[in-house]
Amino acid sequence: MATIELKARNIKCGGCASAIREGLSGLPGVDSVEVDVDSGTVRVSGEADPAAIEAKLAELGYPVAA
Ligand SMILES: [Cu+2]
Repeated sequence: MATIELKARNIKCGGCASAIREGLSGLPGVDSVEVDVDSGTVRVSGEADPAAIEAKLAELGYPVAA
């Protein structure tokens, strides 16, 4: 199983973390989602498409940091 780790902007609180977990969990191939609010890190386990994860994060208002 692969793990994708990304840094996203605008993650400020537990509510953001829940929204991200919920939003990404619905994507194909996503097994589990971890969000670290302090560092803005999103960790996705499974066989998901990284581009789909980035697109979903942007849609949710948490664009991936360049
Ligand atoms: Cu928040």
